[in-house]
Amino acid sequence: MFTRAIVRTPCRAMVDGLTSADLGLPDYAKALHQHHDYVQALEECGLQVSVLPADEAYPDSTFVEDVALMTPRCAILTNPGAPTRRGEVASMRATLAHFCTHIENIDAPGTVEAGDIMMVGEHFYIGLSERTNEAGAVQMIAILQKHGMQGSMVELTEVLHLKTGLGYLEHNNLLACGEFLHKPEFQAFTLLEVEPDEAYAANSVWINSTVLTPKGFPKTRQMIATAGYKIREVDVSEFQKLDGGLSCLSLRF
Ligand code: CIR
Repeated sequence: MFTRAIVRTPCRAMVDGLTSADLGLPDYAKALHQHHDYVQALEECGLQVSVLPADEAYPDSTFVEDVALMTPRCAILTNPGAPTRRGEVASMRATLAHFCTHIENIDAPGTVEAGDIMMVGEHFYIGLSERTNEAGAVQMIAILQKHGMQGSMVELTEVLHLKTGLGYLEHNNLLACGEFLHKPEFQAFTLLEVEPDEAYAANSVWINSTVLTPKGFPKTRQMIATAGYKIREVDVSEFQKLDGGLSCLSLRF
């Protein structure tokens, strides 16, 4: 069960955010509206949501998931692989100090963005991507082990972050697409195969028995419903324009 979430209001500078998507510039007013509905969806799942103010210094700062990994036993501040995002960590450190007793850090030359980390119980799969390097993953695993948890590395090449292509829905059910469908480490899961034309919806999020899924992906929505989950759709089109998925807009703990 999760009880809390932290989000950050998107800033006007989000139009300068990093992206490889060819979907045009985000509409700021629409992004604010969508973010508001996202917060409401988290509240509907029973979470108490802390909404941090927009930070114009960091265009990608609404994607709070990348700067910290929340675990049941500690929080781990990351060192983002994207240089323009490293400064986001300091303010998250101050925020987490209100919620967490044990706060750890990833240090250079290690880099980690927590969009690359998928929690399955007390095991954490860590994607090695353009943003998360092996030195960072090694540090992350050592910290997890210090707190009685485990981690393992997963190579990825096709997507930005591990959770761009994977979404763990608890009960051994794993949404997956592309390169993740055939990786040996995921074969023991019940794989819910997301079709390539709906790949964005692989980043759906389980929160206290409800699955938040992006609006506009009917086949994936139907597959999740057939698997027995209650669904809450959220329109996040303006964040998709910045390669951001549903999970990256919040820290849940
Ligand atoms: C970035 O490229 O860093 C942002 N524009 C998007 C981050 C998305 N985060 C995530 O998938 N966890």
